[in-house]
Amino acid sequence: MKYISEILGIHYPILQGGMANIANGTFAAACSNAGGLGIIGTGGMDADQLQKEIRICRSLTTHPFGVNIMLMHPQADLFAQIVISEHVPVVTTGAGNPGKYMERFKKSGIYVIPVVAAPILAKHLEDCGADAVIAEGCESGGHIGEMTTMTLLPQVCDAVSIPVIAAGGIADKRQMAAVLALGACGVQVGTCLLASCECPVHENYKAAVLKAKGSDTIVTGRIGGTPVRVLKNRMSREYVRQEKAGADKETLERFTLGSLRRAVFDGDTDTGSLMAGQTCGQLTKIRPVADIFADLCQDLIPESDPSRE
Ligand code: TUI
Repeated sequence: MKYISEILGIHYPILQGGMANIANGTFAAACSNAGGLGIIGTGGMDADQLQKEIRICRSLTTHPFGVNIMLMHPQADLFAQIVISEHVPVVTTGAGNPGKYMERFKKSGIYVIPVVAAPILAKHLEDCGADAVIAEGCESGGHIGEMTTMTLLPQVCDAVSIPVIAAGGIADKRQMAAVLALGACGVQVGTCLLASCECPVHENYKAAVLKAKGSDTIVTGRIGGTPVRVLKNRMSREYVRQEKAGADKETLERFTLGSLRRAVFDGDTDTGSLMAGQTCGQLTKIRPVADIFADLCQDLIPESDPSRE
């Protein structure tokens, strides 16, 4: 089995998750320069911003990078056009089925890696021409599916013959070793990168992630069908309380409107939405991305052992 790093021409088999409102072109470039695959997240952007961030990323790195298209975004169609016209080498998708874009992406020579939360979608997208898939378990932060990484990953590996990248619940080399044992050829990480020096999220958000224990996340929107894992705070507790009490969609939307931006840009840890995965409980300090990547792979990936260079 080949590592995804060999396929993509990068140093470590690590993708940086395209976190909404956080993963801009500068951060993606920093992750690519640190040896992973930096990915610009389109959640919270508009089409003009995406084009700008792609150009910023290109100006800051000569290494490959990618764009994540958030499929629930109203401008997803436009994002798809932009990644093609800007010749972005790698596209990941999330929060939906990217089937309708596959033919155009493939014709443009893009390496396409959809995020899947169920084995059946992985198989379907392999048949549609996906080059690889990211199997993301519900330990992740943000929008999630139902299955854990431990159960999802081997089932996706059995369902497809394209490379499978693991995501959800990976923040150190023990978890890296575990997912490699389950059949993954690489990982995508998000939460552990919130605790990086380069991450452009507000300092209050970083501090909240460091402080959180593994049991300090909660899933909002389960009843409404859009489950999102966030840190527990006044907003998320109240959201879930009202949701259980049968509040309508409009009432619930009022809570979340702009809440991610409030957390990321204003550092509002009380009424902001602090998306984070369950690995928050194992993060203890803010470190450079290069150190986080090196530690994830230490003693595991022969190609990334500096003594062999
Ligand atoms: O997309 C993510 N994580 C995200 S997107 C996001 S932006 C946001 N902002 C406010 C509210 C909600 C979201 C924050 N975090 N991860 C990838 C992912 N994709 N997780 C689960 C899925 C998924 C779910 C269903 C992929 C495919 C799918 O298919 C359904 C179908 O249509 O077949």
